[in-house]
Amino acid sequence: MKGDSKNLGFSTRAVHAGQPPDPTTGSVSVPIYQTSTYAMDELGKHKGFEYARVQNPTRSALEANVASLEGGVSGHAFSSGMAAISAILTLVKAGDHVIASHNVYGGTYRFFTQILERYNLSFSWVDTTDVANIEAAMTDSTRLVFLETPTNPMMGVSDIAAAAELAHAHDALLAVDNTFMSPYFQRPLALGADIVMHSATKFLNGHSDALGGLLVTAREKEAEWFAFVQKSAGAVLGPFDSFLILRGIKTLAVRMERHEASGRKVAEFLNAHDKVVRVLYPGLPDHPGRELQQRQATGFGALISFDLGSHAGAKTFLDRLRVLTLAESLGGVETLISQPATMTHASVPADRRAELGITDGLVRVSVGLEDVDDLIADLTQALDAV
Ligand code: P1T
Repeated sequence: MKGDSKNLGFSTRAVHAGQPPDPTTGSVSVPIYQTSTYAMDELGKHKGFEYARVQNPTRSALEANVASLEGGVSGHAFSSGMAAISAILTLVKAGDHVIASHNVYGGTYRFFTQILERYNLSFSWVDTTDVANIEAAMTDSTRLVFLETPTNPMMGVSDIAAAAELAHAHDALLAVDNTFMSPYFQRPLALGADIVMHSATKFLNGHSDALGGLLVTAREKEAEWFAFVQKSAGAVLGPFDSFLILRGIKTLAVRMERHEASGRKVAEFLNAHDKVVRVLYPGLPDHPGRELQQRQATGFGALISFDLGSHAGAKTFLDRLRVLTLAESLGGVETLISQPATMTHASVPADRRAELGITDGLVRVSVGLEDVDDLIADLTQALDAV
């Protein structure tokens, strides 16, 4: 594609934004610039690339692409989702207060409580599905609100626009972890968020073959800061992983449609099954966040959590599965299934897990792109054993 992609549709931008054909060869896919440094033309003069921690053309293409999809001013690619979250937290300093969703990915909770609290940052963990709880937790020192929506793994839905308004009224920024939705279904910057974050390891890459993190900012101020953090702290995404994620994003729209169509079917199947105690999926009619999800996103996604009542039940079920893969992570072409209590959320203390409803019987599934009938048949035979 030649020229600017700004006014084009989502799928067109997913394929083309940030990646015009290579000017020297016409290469249609962005080359993997596997280099650590760039020769200068003469002292004091370079071609815009100095050193790979600061700039890399493959990484820049991915960053421009995701900035376009999220509707922000600039993208920043990091070596993992956690590295991207670390970069967000460099916006606050000792003495500042952060409000976070009480249910977040276990690694996010571990990072905030076991590392950042040592630096005199304080955190309030609130049920952000009720915006009144965010308001009640605000202090004079609150500088950041960190939302995950829907949450991992309890599928709580928080009102992004209301949280943005509140944060801004208190001179704080709003960052949203958009990993579960991807920009295909939800665009937090358009709802007023200042920063949107992704574990690009998940739906953006989509093929379970790369680790990465992305930030997109609404304003130049944070964009400049994150470029400075990339250069100074250095947890940047390498060229090969940038290439893989850029390649994955080209099919994001079609993948998300299929993920969700199958996700709905699996959720309905589980909801009707008598061995399943409880199903958490924002697309089900009894989910408390359903109406809000419909208002602020264009889909419900492919993550479903459900309770089998006990650890023994979950173990019997998980050990029996043949098509579904028992593994951490989500958002890949293959259906991945896990027990949050012992896997993704093992670093959350047991009493906190109990408060959140992350029981030992809870199972989380990320519905992939296999034939949904095969998935349901596999779930059926494994549930029969419970
Ligand atoms: O794994 P990494 O790319 O560093 O991303 C961390 C992360 C951040 N935010 C959310 C919502 C996440 O789900 C994750 C990673 N989650 C898993 C590995 C998982 O299985 O839930």
